[in-house]
Amino acid sequence: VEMEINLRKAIEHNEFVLYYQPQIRPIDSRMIGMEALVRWKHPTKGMLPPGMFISIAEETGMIYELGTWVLREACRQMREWHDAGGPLIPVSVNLSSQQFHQTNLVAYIRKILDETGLDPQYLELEITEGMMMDASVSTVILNELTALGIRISLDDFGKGYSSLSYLKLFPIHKLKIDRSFISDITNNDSDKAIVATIIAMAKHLNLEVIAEGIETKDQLDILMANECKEIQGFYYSRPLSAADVEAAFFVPM
Ligand code: G
Ligand code: G
Ligand code: MN
Ligand code: NA
Repeated sequence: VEMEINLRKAIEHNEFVLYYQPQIRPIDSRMIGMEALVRWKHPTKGMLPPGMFISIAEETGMIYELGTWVLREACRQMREWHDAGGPLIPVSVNLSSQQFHQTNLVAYIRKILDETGLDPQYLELEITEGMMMDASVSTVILNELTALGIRISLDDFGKGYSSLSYLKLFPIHKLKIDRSFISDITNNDSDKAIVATIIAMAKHLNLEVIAEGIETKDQLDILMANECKEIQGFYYSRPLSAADVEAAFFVPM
């Protein structure tokens, strides 16, 4: 309850910031996208990770307000970077299940894109398999979202109650291979086979694929040997503040 009250105050006082984790094309180490990850800049406890507050925000309904702020801030920041001559790459934003099923989701995303002036092709929404259990509902939502021109990626792919039929039913652009398959990939032949199979399947289905949670060169080598074209993980970069992204990844002008 105390956490709930503090979280409500944090929303009122605008205590959230976005960090950005670079997504890298390993053949030339270029940044090809970024995932926006919310942090709570707590006045006394420092920078709190989403694991400490997202589920409370979801349980209390505060996720709508927080999620809208995250979307607007990610789009605003991306537009600002584009205007400043930064790389023309998309930002991906995580959606909670409640947001995905919010009746006015499409309308407010359109509004945010209008207000920030971000070209829709540079916004990617990350959803998880669990959100699509009701296929008839998800089809309508996803079709409306993609009609806006934004991209959809399937986060934590392989971890949940995956049904491969989702991949042919829904308009999805990218699979994000869950990091649980990566952590032990250098030792575990099953993980290696699963990852290789996901990459091959994505290729046949004309889907982009990104591997998450790459921490070591050995892991990267396996992904590259299997022709994974996009990598997100601590090996390249942890999630960074906006200022640190600029310092580390933008060519000085
Ligand atoms: O950054 P970190 O590894 O602590 O993130 C932990 C989890 O929090 C991840 O699963 C991520 O998807 C989730 N998360 C981060 N930012 C957001 C956000 O803006 N909205 C939602 N719904 N989840 C987020
Ligand atoms: O569930 P989701 O994919 O949204 O989670 C993203 C989270 O994964 C981020 O909070 C980020 O900090 C974390 N993450 C990204 N790369 C790595 C990595 O290489 N190792 C570990 N342990 N976590 C990572
Ligand atoms: Mn994610
Ligand atoms: Na993930």
